[in-house]
Amino acid sequence: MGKLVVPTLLGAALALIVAFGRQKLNASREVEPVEPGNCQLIEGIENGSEDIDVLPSGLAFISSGLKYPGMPSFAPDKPGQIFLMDLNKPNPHVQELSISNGFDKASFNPHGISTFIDEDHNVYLYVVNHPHMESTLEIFKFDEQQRSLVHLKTIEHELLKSVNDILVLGPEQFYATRDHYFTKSCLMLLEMLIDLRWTYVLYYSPKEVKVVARGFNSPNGITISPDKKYIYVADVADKNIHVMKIHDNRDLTLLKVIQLDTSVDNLTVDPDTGDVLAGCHPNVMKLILYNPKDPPQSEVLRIQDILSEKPRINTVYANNGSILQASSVAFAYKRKLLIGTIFDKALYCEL
Ligand SMILES: [Ca+2]
Ligand SMILES: [Ca+2]
Repeated sequence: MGKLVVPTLLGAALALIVAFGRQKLNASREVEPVEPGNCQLIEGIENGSEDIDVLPSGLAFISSGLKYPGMPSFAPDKPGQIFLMDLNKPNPHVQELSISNGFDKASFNPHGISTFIDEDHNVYLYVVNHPHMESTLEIFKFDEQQRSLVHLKTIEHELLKSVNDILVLGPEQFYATRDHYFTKSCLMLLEMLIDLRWTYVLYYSPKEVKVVARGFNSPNGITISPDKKYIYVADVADKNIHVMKIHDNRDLTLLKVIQLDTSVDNLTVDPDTGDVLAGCHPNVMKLILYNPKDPPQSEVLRIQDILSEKPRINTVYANNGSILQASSVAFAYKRKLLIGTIFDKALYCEL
């Protein structure tokens, strides 16, 4: 009898783990299609548009070509790129920004991005980079006339590991999310499934570097409220958004968690309304077990009145992967919607 009990228990434990993993990864979820008006794929973007940031003038920066452990890449040997798109144009097209000499373009692997405009109206693009699968933070100055990025500085720090996204607050001052503790894809999946929670949000400045928020499974996109008082952080593994108050010393206090049924990637704020837009992965199992015949789906949520007792949540875009796979970000600008993906194309719609 005893010899039978052990395998039975092991089998039951394994079944439990598989069931938990399927639930965590939303393995059964299929989206119903939702499409705003006149959506068009953006010519020139084929290998991802993981993160997008848009200047108040309507110039959009798009990071493309991410290589990330466990995720597909349609061009694994091609260096990453930053594209520019002027959302004021009636039929905008993308243009690749050239990068100044002296920067190692061959290993460029851009991930989360954030723009910053200084008092003299100079525009800076901060880019999370993963050269050789490490994490660095690259600061570029944007030359609008030349349509180029001038590399100014690389920031590295022992706490800036597995960085997913950043939010710039001032010159060389930013928050960064660490999405995993481990860097090997099998261990990354394991730490997510066993709920290790060794990840965090970091505050970086030349004077001080500190962990300002913990308790996440896998923090991902990060953005700020229009009044600069609150931070929103997506936890892609827990399928939620953390709303946190910013203190004068840049510490963060958790105010609430908005639970969703989709894995939230990057977050942006609609400059006209203050609504939060979330690029989401409805079914992470399809992302991990990538199959072009049953591709990962896309979903974009709009969260209105996020600070109120009852935020209103609407789906502004959803697709089964036939048009757009693995949406990771969405930006609304003057009734237009720009949607990016981890490794696929990008879509431009009218709201
Ligand atoms: Ca970002
Ligand atoms: Ca992200």
